[in-house]
Amino acid sequence: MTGTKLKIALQKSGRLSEESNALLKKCGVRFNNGAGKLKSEAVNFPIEIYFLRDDDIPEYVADGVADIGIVGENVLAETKKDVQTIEKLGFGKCRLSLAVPKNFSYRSVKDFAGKRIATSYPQILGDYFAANSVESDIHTISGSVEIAPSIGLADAVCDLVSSGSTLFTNGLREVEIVMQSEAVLIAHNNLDGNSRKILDKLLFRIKSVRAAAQNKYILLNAPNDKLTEIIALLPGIKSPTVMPLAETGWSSVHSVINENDFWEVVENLKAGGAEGILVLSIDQMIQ
Ligand code: PRT
Ligand code: ZN
Repeated sequence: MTGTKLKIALQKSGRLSEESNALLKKCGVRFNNGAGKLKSEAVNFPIEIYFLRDDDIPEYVADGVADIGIVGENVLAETKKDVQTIEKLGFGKCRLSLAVPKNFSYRSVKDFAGKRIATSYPQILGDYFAANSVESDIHTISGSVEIAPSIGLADAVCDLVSSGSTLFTNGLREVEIVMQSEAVLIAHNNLDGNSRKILDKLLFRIKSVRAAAQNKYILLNAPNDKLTEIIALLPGIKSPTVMPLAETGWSSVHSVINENDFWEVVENLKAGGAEGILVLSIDQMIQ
């Protein structure tokens, strides 16, 4: 394949790498990401992939070394690089939170005044304290932030949390959420026309994959006398498909439902007289 290639930066190994690779693969982009590889070219799409440390991705994209990248919003906010956020990707969800030792009697963010806080996110935390008019001593460390209070290095921490179990096992209690984060697709500010076209093509596929992940395909059988009520329970993209079954007096109904309402809708359908309910995953949903 000749001509322009879009350069995308992905995390080499870490919490975002598996899902970043999987997303591209679901978009039909085939490439080899064997261990230790720093660069790869897709075989069937004009894209070149760089595998990097997540902290370096915003800078590479801002400088135009990579055209686009996938990175956590937390890293993007911390590095303050001038790039465009194109799309939220729905994985790598976490929050950056302030946490205190269990015996710390906490009332409000003002309690952090004059305290020493260990974090790997000094910029975000500094902005947060400034916005709350709190002056504290931010102590930057690059890892194992959660042990800082127990070894006497800090009074509190500001760290990423997902399940909360790391805080819990280190005797810490989450008291304030500083920011919510998830993986996002970012892009260089001045992409040339050809790169933009490739990005649009990829983005169209990403949106289809994301929409599919949020929806389910549902099939069910309904007695014709209950059809109107059952159809009213289906919040599909358009009105559902209804086809007669071989057995007289019955119809087959097909629709798409949002994953969030899924259990409730299924329970209501069953109670409304639907039978043989099948729910299927959708690979792509073209809108
Ligand atoms: O080597 P490289 O620099 O590329 O990777 P890294 O070690 O800096 O980052 P990595 O792979 O740990 O995380 C990459 C991104 O994943 C982060 O920037 C976040 O956007 C996102 N993410 C989502 C998380 C978490 N969830 C998460 N739970 N990043 C880190 N954690 C850590 C957290 O720091 C704490 O130590 O997990 C622990 C807390 O988890 P729970 O479940 O116990 O609350
Ligand atoms: Zn990192």
